[in-house]
Amino acid sequence: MKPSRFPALQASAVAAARAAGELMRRHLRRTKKVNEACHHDIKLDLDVRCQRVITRSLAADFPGIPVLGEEGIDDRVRTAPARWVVDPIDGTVNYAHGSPHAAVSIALQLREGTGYRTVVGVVHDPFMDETWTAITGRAALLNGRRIHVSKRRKLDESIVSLGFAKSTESLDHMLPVFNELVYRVRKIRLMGSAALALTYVADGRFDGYVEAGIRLWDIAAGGLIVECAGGVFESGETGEEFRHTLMCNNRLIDRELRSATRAGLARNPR
Ligand code: LIP
Repeated sequence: MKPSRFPALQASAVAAARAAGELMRRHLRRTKKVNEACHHDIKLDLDVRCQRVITRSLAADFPGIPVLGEEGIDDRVRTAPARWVVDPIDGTVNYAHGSPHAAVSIALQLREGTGYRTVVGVVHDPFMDETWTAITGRAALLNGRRIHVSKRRKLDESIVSLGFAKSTESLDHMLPVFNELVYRVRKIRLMGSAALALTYVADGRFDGYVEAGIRLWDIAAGGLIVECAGGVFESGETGEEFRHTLMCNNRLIDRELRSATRAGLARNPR
């Protein structure tokens, strides 16, 4: 797929994200049908409906590109030359409880060797009407204006976001990191949306973000946006397919944040 097509692909992803975002806005204060609920997670019927809206919108513009989504995975996504990576509602538990801190996340990935590389990223927050976009090798934008990670150089002046994902295993992994970082940063923030934590690092509201047990669809778009805003985004698949651990920051606190995170992990009693 030629890079000259990336702007049109991004525009299609923005339109799809906005369509799903409008559905989210309309239903924020309405009773939501729960398809599945477990201790640390909720799946809404609206998750499925939003992914359907997104899939149809993208396919109308670019038929033939399969979707790897939280609410359904096209079998072709492991071999196709290109794939969409979609989280229709990132921050579902916030949204299910009526908190307007959730976003639509859409990334386009191209096959490279045995893996995939993100080349287009869109994160749309329908409640703040904020749309972050990035194309690989170009500047990251918020509502069309260039953004950049923060200039804070000290961990004790930084806001670092953490996530505990959805499993006891992730909690066990991340709590020691929380216990270490909480004394060393200005503030910890646990916001419940990986996509927004990443975009907040990209435009300087946060200075770092660490989470284990997160899914590819939560982070693919936001990770590119952070990189295109001058930040560090590192994620690695941890055993289970599409399950990642991530480290992200403004590059200036990278060494300190990694050292503190390692210190926390070293204390992990499990
Ligand atoms: C959420 C992530 C968040 C994580 C939650 C959940 P979802 O994604 O954005 O960072 O801590 O456990 O995975 O499920 O709302 O799309």
